[in-house]
Amino acid sequence: MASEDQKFCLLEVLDTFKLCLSENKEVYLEHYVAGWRGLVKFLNSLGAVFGFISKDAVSKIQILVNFLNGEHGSQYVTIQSMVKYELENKLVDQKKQGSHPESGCRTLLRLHRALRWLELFLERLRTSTEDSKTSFMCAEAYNESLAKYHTWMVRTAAGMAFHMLPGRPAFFEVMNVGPPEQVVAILGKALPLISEVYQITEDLYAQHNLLDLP
Ligand code: 1Q0
Repeated sequence: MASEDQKFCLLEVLDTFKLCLSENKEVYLEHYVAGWRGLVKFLNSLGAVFGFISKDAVSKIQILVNFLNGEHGSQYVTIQSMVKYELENKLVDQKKQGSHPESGCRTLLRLHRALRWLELFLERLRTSTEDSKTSFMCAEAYNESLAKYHTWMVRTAAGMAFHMLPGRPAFFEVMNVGPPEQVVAILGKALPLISEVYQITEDLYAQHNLLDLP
């Protein structure tokens, strides 16, 4: 059995997304990354077939953590300050990959696109019925969001992994917050927060023309 600190809890993820937003609606990178860490914990508890997904997420989380803990960490406190700093200092490859293949901006964009998948998937879970198929809901959410950014290989591997998802009851169990009604209630609280973080980031990236970073 997973030890306590390894065990996923939906409430914790909810809390980190709550902490993401500053009073003036900036997004704290530290908490954004912590939110993803919590989600990766969940993914890991679903089994090894999801390893290729969590590996990619972890490596992106690590790139951002390195910026946060690095020499210019104070520029990476919020997504807004990161965008400003990296653009002003020409640290972002804008058209094609060059000398900054792992900028904070392009790395975060990958997680940001995945956050849209999460939003769509959780909304489906929230409104699902007992006999709904998690694999189907997950695939639908993926096809509407992340799929268009992925190669054929990744789409195929993802499609195969989705088939290995546990059914709705087991899935809700891993969320670790009590009976299904409770899960649904918490999802109802978590979703507006996730949507808000997504939308603020989306607007910021659109404003700076960063939505297609290579
Ligand atoms: C529950 C099932 C999880 C399904 C996750 C769906 C996303 C599938 C993505 C598969 C792609 C992974 C392989 C690598 C892709 C990269 O090419 C791509 C682009 O990066 P780059 O550097 O090549 O340009 N990377 C990405 O698109 C980033 C993908 C990050 C996905 C992170 C998913 C973390 C999942 C968490 C599980 C959430 C469970 C939800 C329920 C929790 C309730 C709060």
